Amino acid sequence: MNNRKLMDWLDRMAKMCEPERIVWIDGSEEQRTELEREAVARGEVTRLDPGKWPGCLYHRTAVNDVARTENLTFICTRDRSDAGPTNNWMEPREAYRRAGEYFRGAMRGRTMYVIPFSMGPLGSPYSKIGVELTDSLYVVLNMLIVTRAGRKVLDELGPDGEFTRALHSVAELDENKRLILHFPEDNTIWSVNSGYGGNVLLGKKCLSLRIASHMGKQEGWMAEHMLIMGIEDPAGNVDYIAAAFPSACGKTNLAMLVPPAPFRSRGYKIWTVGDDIAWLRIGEDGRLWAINPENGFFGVAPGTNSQSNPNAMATIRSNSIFANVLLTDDGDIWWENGEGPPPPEGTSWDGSYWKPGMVEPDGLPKPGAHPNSRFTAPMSQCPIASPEWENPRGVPLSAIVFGGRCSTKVPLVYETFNWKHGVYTGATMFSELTAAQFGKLGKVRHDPMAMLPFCGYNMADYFRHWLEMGLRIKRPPKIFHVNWFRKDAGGKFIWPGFSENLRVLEWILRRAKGQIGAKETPLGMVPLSGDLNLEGLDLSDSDLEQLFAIDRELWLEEAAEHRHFFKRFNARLPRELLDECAALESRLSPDRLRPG
Ligand code: OXD
Ligand code: MN
Repeated sequence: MNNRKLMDWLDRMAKMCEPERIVWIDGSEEQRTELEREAVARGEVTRLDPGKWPGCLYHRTAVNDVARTENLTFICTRDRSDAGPTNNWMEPREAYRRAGEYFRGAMRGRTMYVIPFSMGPLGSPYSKIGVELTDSLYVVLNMLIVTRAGRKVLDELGPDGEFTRALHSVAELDENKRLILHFPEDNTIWSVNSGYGGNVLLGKKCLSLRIASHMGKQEGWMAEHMLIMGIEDPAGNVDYIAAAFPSACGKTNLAMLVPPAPFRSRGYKIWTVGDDIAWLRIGEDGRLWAINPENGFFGVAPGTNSQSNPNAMATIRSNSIFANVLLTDDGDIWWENGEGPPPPEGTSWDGSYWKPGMVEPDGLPKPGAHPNSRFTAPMSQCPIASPEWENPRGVPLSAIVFGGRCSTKVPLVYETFNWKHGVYTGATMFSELTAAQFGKLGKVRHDPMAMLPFCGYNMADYFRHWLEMGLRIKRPPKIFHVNWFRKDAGGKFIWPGFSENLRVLEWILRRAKGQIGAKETPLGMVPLSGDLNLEGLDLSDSDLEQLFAIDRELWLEEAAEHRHFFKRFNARLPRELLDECAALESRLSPDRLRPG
C-alpha cells in the first residue's frame, strides 16, 4: 500500500489501540469465507440452517446496544455553532482526548481489520472512499455486504487519494463509555464501545449521511436520507423518485413495492435503486441526479413478511446477516409480524428463553425479536434491483417526496408550489413516534427532511444549502408531501398503504410531467376528483374526503409550531423559511389581518 496518508494514520491508530495483529480486508471470497469461519469459531456469529437460510449468519448485540444512540452521537466542529442546535456537540480536541482514553489499548489481544471501502460504485466521480479500522468481525462481514470493500478500493484510492478515516472498537461495550464522534472538518469518524450496526458500520449513517452532508455543502451536492426507486409505466418509460421518511415509516417497503393488481396487469413495474440514502448532484442536463452510495440493505426485520414486502423476503433468503431476531435451536429465525406462526420456543433477542405467550413484568407481550432487529443483505439479491443501480452517473429524478407518520391532519398527498415551498415543507416535516420504537405513542418529533439525526452540520445552513441548490438546478424535480398514516375517528388507518401507495406515486409522476391539473389548497396542490386511480379499492367518498381534509385551525397551530421550531436556529435561519411560514398562514386565514 503506497498511500502515505493511509499508512501514517494506520500506524498512529495501531499505536493507540495496540492490536495483536493487523489484517487487510482484500474483498476476496476466500478471505470472507475464512473470516466467517473464524467468527463462527469465536462465537461472534452463528451459522443458520443452510437448508432454510443458505449462507446466512446470526448475531446478537449486547442488550444495552440494540439501536442508534443519538444521545451519544456528536458532531465535533471547532466552532460549536457549526454543529447547530439540533446536534450534540463536542470540542474536537476534547472529543479525541476522551475517546482516545477508551481506544487506548482497546485492541490488545485482538485483531485490527483494515477495511478499505467505497460508498458509491467504484470509480464513479460521485463516490467517496473510506477506510474503517475495527476489531469486530461482525462489522467486517457486514461492511462486505453494505459497501464495496477490498483491494480494488485501494487501487482506486492511489498514492494521494483522500479518504474518510473511520475508527471503531467494541472496546468493553460499556454504555457509559460509548461515543459516536464525527469530525467533519477532519473527514474522520470515531466510534467506540458499541457493536450495533447503525453505530459501527461507519460507511452508512456516519459517512454517507453525517460526513457526506458536510462534504456536499462544501462541494455543491447533497447527501440525503432518501430511498430511490424507478417506476416503469406500461409504455416502458422509467421515472425515478427519491423519498425521505423518518426511520420506521416504511422506506424499505416503498422502495421494493409490488404494484397492486390493476397496475400490474397494465404493465407497471418498480425498480429499486436504494432504500435509505441518496447522494444528489446536478447533471449536465440541468436535472438532479441520484446515486445510492450503499451496496446492500440494513433493514428492520419485524413487520417484514411476504405480504408487506415479498421482494425483501426474497432478498434476505441467502447470504444475509440477522441481528437480534429470535433464534431457534435448529438454526431457524423468526420475528414478530414475520413469516408464519412463531416457533414453539427459542432464544429471544436478549439471549433468554422464549416461547409464545410470555409476558414482560409490565404485562406487555415479551417479544422474541427486538423491534429494531435487523437484516443485512446484498442489493444484488433484490429481485427488482434496478438495472441502473450501479450506473456511475446515477438516475435523474422527476420528483422528491417527503413524508411522515401523522394520524390527524396531513393529507394523503400534496404538491408544493415551487422549490422554495418544497424546502419549507421538508424543513417542517414531523412524524409520530411509534410504540415499538420509542415507547411514547403519538408523540410528535420534528424531523426536517428526515435528517434530524443525520445532518452533520448546522441545520440552518443545511436549509440554506437546499435553497441554494434550488437556484442552481435548471430543471428541478417537483417536491411533494405524502402521509400514508391518517386515521379515522375509530383509530383505523384510512389509506390501505403498502402496494396501494403506487396509486399516489402515479399521480405524483403525472403531475411532475405536467400531464394533469390539480386543485389548489392552502398546503399545496391536491388531486382533482378522478385523477387518483382508486380502481378496485374499498374507499368511500367520505374516506376520501377525510384523507384530504385540511383543518385550518389545526394547521394554524401547526404553523405556529413551525415558527417555534425555527426559533432554535436564531438569525442563521434563512429568511425565506419564515416568509413561507407567513405565506402559509395567510393562505390558511386569508382574511386575517397580518402585520406588515
Ligand atoms: C436506519 C435508520 O437504520 O434510519 O436506516 O434508523
Ligand atoms: Mn434510515
